[in-house]
Amino acid sequence: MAEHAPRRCCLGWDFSTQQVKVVAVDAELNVFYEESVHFDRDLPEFGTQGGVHVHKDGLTVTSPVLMWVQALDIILEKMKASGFDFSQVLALSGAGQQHGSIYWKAGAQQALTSLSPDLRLHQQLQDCFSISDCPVWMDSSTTAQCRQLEAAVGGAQALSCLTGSRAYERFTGNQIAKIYQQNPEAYSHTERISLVSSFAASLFLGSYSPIDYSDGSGMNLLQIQDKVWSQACLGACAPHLEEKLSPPVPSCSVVGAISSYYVQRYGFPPGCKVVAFTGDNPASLAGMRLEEGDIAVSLGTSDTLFLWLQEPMPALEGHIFCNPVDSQHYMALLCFKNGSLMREKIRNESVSRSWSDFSKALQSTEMGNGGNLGFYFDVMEITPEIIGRHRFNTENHKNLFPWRVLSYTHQEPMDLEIMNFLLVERAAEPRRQVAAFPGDVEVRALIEGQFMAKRIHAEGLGYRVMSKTKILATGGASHNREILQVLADVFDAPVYVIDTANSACVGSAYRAFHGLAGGTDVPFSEVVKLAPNPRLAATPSPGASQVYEALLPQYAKLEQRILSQTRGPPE
Ligand code: XUL
Repeated sequence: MAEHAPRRCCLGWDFSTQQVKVVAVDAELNVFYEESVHFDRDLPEFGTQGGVHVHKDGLTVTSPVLMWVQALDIILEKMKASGFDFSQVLALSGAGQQHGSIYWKAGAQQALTSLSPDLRLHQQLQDCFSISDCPVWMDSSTTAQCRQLEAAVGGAQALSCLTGSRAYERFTGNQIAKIYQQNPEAYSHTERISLVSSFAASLFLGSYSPIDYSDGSGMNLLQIQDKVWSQACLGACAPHLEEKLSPPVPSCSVVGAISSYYVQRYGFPPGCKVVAFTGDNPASLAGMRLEEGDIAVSLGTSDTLFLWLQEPMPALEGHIFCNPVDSQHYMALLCFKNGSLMREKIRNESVSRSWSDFSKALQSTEMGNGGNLGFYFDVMEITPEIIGRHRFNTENHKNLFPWRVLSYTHQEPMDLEIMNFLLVERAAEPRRQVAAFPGDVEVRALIEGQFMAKRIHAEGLGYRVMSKTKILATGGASHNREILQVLADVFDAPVYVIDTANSACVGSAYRAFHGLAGGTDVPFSEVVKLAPNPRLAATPSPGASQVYEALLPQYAKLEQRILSQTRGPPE
């Protein structure tokens, strides 16, 4: 039968916080196989919740390294039992939760290179780690090390210019510094430190895999412009660190052929290539096939933005990573904590708990919301660090004329020059803080505010909307057409909807094809051109760019005003 015919493929792996997952993608870029192992459910002996152990201090969060190794044994056995034809795998790559670190004990390389095909991996690697519980991205116990690192390189902005981010507790350099300070013996017995991504690649290689530029950018250690470890950062974190990391490589590098262990035990072809593994966020960027100028907006519990950047401007917020599919370029990651929960709250408070009434409120109000702007941060926001709800209307001009012209998009067209003039006049007016808005105004103020903040902070990192810009929307709120219309209007770019449930895995398989095709010499977009296209969901309304070009600077100014009121004047 056709489905049993041999199908040449690449595998994409994802070692995420809660599970290990794999997909097989054929040469036409169809996903035809999926398997997963869930840590809490399938490996209960490790006693994790959500794949991690949260320690008593509430700040330290770790995962057992042998749980990850055993999960790989189980998933490979499941694939074998299901009849998966390993002999057709041309190449594989993978993703790992970012920032987590693995400490290989002296002698581990020897164990990796001499794996016996008769035994499972976890039986052979159990004595290979100097730290059995690895710090992961949810850990926030390294504030002291963060301050030390920033001080050593001349401050937070200097560190960001060098490595793409100010010091963050979860970033690996700070985690390594803590291990060195608190457990110097284990540190000195460590011959190699891997990220979760390069650790997983090492398991497949049967030898240490280098760290790739993109995931390496999440360590506060890599100079993202020069793509070399920063001596100043290494020195501030721990001694002899450079030799424990070894040089980083471009993300599309073939790091070697699969270990004979997998050839003999599972039937992989001996020439099957291992393409450098990377972080889950970079792998998702590949899975979504983001291109220059594009932006991906994930509208979930918190909202996340991925951007493709050419000329990054590292800042005190957000993260800039080397780009996983084009090593000349960059990507940025921005997190907004007040996402879906805030949208749900305003829905419950303002439009009787119904999403259809929420949509109606957006339909019945106009672009620019009559000058009413709002900031809604019930929990301390990350980008920017503001808490509370702050609403502004246009002083003394409540319900007065100029905003009414915006209804021209639905009625008679108005001369653009006149409209521009009115908008600029209107936008320049001072705004007054008010305590409440009517329900439908509240809904539009929330959604416009959320998207204006995204555009302003993306531009703060060097992002520019281009004529070919696509916005890729994913997550719960991407099912709401009216929300997507506001997104298209605020960014003045078309919005496409994309399912990203598997984007890190699928992106890893695409990256495997990219590495196989020659990596840096071949544009990634060429390799993935057969992949399914996202669905167009909204295009900008006429006049949107004039409205938001006038409003965006106002919103930014008000944000600064709230920040300075809550923080006090700058030193
Ligand atoms: C990114 C981050 C998380 C993890 C999740 O900086 O910490 O998104 O990568 O796996």
